[in-house]
Amino acid sequence: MPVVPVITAFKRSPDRGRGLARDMRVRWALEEVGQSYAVRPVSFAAMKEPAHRTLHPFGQIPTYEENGLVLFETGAIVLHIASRHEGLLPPDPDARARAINWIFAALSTVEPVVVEREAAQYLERDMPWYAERRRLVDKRVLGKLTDLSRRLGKADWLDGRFSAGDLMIADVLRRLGGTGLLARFANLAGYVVRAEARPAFQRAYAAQRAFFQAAAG
Ligand code: GTB
Repeated sequence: MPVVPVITAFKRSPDRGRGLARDMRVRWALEEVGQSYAVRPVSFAAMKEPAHRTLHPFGQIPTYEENGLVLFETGAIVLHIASRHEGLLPPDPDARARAINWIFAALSTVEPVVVEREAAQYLERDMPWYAERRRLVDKRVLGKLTDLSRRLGKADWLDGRFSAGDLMIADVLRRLGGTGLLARFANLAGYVVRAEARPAFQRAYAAQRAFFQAAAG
């Protein structure tokens, strides 16, 4: 009997179906490799209950369960999916290592400044120092985008063919949509458009949107 992985996602995502929560990158990776999956919705309250914390020690989504294996960090989940299936990591060992390098760059170098900017927006918006803080966090994000833009240059993807590294970088950059920051870098904006045009992304996006709409009733 085939084992279908089960992931968790927000029961009612605060992104209102825009695919900005981190289950999106897991759905996308599963779609890229053609692996079907099931989604278990979790409420904000249930996320903090002991039952969910046995899966995710920090009480968050997404989690990934497959035949007794439980994972709870999207980097590890996407790397696991990419390692077990063909299509998201190149067969050549060096190219494979470089693709994995980009997964880590997405999570350790680019995502933190994007999240810091969002956190400042949510938590410090009403503070007297917010304008200055906003300038600082924007500068930090723009610094990473400048470096990334320079590296991408005129290429379609960061290192040859589309890989799990591109999936993670593109998913992180998607969170900057609507900020005006990404739009300053034509090649990065095009990179995200190209990533979002992939049939696997489109399927994952439609699935999470339908999921949100069903929950919203
Ligand atoms: N490092 C972990 C990973 O990569 O898996 C981070 C997981 C994480 O931050 N999960 C968030 C969560 O569970 C959801 S994705 N938050 C609830 C909590 O901590 O109590 C972050 C997110 C949430 C909402 C939006 N949005 O509405 O646009 C976007 C991103």
